[in-house]
Amino acid sequence: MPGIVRVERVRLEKILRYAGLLLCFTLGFLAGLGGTVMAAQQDGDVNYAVLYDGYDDYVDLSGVALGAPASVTVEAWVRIDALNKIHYLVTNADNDFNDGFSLIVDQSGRVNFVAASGLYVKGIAMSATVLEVGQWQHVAGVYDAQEGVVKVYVNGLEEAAVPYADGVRYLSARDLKLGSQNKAFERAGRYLKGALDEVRIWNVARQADDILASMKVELDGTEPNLVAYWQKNEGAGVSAADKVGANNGQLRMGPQWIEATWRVVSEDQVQMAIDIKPGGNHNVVMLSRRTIPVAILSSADLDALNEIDHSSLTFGRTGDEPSLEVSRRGRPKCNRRDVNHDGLRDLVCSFNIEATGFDQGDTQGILKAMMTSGTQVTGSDEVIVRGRRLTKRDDNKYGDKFGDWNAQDQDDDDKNNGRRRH
Ligand SMILES: [Ca+2]
Ligand SMILES: [Ca+2]
Ligand SMILES: [Ca+2]
Ligand SMILES: [Ca+2]
Repeated sequence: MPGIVRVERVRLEKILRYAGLLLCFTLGFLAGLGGTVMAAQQDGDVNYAVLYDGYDDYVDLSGVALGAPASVTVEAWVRIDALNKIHYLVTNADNDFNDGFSLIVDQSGRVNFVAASGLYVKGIAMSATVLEVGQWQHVAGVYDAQEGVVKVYVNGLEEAAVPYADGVRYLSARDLKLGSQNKAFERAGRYLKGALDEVRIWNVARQADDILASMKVELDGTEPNLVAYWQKNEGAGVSAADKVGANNGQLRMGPQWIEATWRVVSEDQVQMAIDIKPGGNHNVVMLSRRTIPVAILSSADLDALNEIDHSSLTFGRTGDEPSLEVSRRGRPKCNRRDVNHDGLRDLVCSFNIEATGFDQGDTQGILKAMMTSGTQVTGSDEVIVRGRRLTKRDDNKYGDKFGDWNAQDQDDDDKNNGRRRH
């Protein structure tokens, strides 16, 4: 009889432990998502943007001093709310683009960046991508005076590079405007119908990596070569402050403040959800085994397959351990599958247990990675560490069991539970 009681107690403990770990995992998962989504709202800040009616709304920046930069980069987040019209986003050109620079969306929904120095002397780079109506997207235009090229970017990726070496001519008669062409009384069809946010002007040709890395990160205004920056987070009133200097804008003809839904990420670290030993509710690290799989879970905010630099993965008791298993050709041992059945494929990689530094008593495994955007991401999950370290003889016996962990680990657990309770 005592035997039966003991077995039942063990079962109950196991069930409770699994349930507890499942709860921890679920909370961790939610916390991970929350950290990503709520980075901008943590201190009660709301990311606002300005909504333009497409009829006469604009932001007036007459008299701004940009210093007539030879090379220039213009960036913004935009949401167009209609096709078949020309949306002016940022311009200090005349209406025929014969001077200055202009970032616009044309009738087909393509992003154009124009740099011009005279009548018919201009370079125009046009995106292949057609912006989706109602979606926030990041757009950027670059004129590189050294290289003699005009470029346009959508969502941090270069879409076109057009040779143009004749520079940008700045005329004092032109004002800088957001959301409209330069002469407000002409060509009324050219006002932005949609929302514009996070407008940045730089006096250098920014490189692709820099644009991608910083597009979701709100800047503090002191970045080198940033000459004007309208974050549009006022949320009320009729002025849009320049975070770099004194180039403050005035909202004219009734633009509205709205909450922007493009995702701001923290400059330091982004949280991600991970699952150690995906498919099992308990994350037993067996020191006698060679490898352990860890999944990075994709979400609406993180595409683990494409946004994570696989070779940067580190995992273990502090997260800094270089424990990623690589093939003989030096490729990370990772596969792609949907481990939590949410319809999004996840990244599952194999880590060398010895290199993770885990020891009995450790309760948490931490994974760190770099995103392709250059942002560091981190995630953690519960662990239970069991067994003894692998010897050379064991190595021959077990080999690399990656891909076949679940059944084997269940056996190991049962054996261990039995041993401990005798
Ligand atoms: Ca904003
Ligand atoms: Ca209006
Ligand atoms: Ca797990
Ligand atoms: Ca998934």
